[in-house]
Amino acid sequence: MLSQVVELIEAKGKFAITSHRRPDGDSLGSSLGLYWLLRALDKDVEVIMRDPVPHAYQQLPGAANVRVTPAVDDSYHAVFVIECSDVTRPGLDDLEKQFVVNIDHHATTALFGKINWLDSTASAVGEMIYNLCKATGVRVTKEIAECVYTALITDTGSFHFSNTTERTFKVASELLRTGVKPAKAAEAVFASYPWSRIQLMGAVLSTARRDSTGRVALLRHSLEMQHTAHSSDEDADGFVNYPLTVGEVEAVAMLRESEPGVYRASLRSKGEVNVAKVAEKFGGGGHRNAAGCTLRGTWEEAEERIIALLQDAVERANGLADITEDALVSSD
Ligand SMILES: [Mn+2]
Repeated sequence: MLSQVVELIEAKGKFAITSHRRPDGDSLGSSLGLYWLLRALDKDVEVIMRDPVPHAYQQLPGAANVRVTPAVDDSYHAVFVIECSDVTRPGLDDLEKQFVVNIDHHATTALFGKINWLDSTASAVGEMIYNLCKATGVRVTKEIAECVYTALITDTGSFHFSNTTERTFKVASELLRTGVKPAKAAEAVFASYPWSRIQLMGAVLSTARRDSTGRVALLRHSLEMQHTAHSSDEDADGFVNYPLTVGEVEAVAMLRESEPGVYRASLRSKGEVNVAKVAEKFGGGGHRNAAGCTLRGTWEEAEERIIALLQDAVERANGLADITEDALVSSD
């Protein structure tokens, strides 16, 4: 919990921070926000990642200091692991031998740390890093603010998703007071893509299809598309959200082939449709409206399995919605 994290930071001096492979806006924004927080306290700290910083986040303060490594190759008093469902997600050898501090806002995270600070009410881990500033008495500098703001806009889809709360806006408002420019931050993240992303988008969106109800949609992202577009993994980030812009679509899966017969599934949904429960059936996890898991088999097998479960999740949610409405009517 938070008080243990504060005590640890006060008592110790040498730290590392890491996050999951293919880091995103929250993992990098939060890792670098924590990096600046610890620097403000004169701690010895570095950010270590298995994968390099994607182009969209290279403007974040401190991004150039992120050290890419396949293993934890130094000794630290503690390693902070940011938004990971388990200790293998950072892809760093020997991480489990360290004093691990697990910091996450996902409801399905395993308690793999010596200290586990989990807050599923936070819209992003960035919001938790902001709270940690308050708890440690560290002034929110412009560096911290820019990192945390990027975490917020990426994890909330620019304050569109259901994880956006009054507190998210309060934190964002505080960050703006320190000098964050929303248009500049948004442009850096959402308007800095390479041309290969457009080509890959064309290929992936051309595979879009819906089930017979029109409520469940599916996208394919094959290795071949990636090769043809000369694109990187990260170029497909966010594609899964496009089918949800269609009114009646309530759940989407995008299957990204990571090697022949193995697919990383990104799941998204609207409202009460719970895709975290679907992801858990395949050993994955996430939030109600955004989750991920890994599937195996032929494309057809993997797609059939995920569509069936998404249809089930949509039906359950609509059943629940009916019950809630009935209950409201009868209580009148
Ligand atoms: Mn997050």
